[in-house]
Amino acid sequence: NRRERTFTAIKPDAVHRGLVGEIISIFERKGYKLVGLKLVLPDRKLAENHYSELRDKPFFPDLVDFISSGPVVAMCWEGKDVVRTARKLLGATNPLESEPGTIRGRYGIDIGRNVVHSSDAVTTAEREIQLWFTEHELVDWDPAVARWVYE
Ligand code: DAT
Ligand code: MG
Repeated sequence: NRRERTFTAIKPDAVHRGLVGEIISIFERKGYKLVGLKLVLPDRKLAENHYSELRDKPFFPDLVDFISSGPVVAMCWEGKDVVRTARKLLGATNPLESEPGTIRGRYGIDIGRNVVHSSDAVTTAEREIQLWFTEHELVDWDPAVARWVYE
């Protein structure tokens, strides 16, 4: 399904470190289509809502502090199998366990500064896209190169 969408976010650590362009490029060059993009300073409520599944974890307060501490680049990417493939491009949650070719494997060390987020399932993606974007912020467009990305 070429219309599958995921929610991917560049976390504050990566924005501070000047990795925004690098990370966007990885998704662009893979062939995925950018349909939503904005710089956000998330408030605690948004961060808590985004990570609500983890509210009982001991690291939850630090996670919310971190995500709401600085700018986040919120993105929506579209393409075949994008939810699962984006997770592969990111690598394992703990950057010390991520394969070296992945974003976290290349750019991260500590789990609490793991550079990027991406939805873990199609249903999660739907929820997260709705949480971070309004409908009119998502742009439907036809890349001229689509026939060179898809057979
Ligand atoms: P992912 O971001 O790979 O989907 P997750 O949903 O389990 O991982 O956790 C969300 C974020 O919470 C993760 O990116 C970093 C932080 N986190 C997860 N486990 C942690 C732990 N054991 N200690 C500190 N932070 C953790
Ligand atoms: Mg997760």
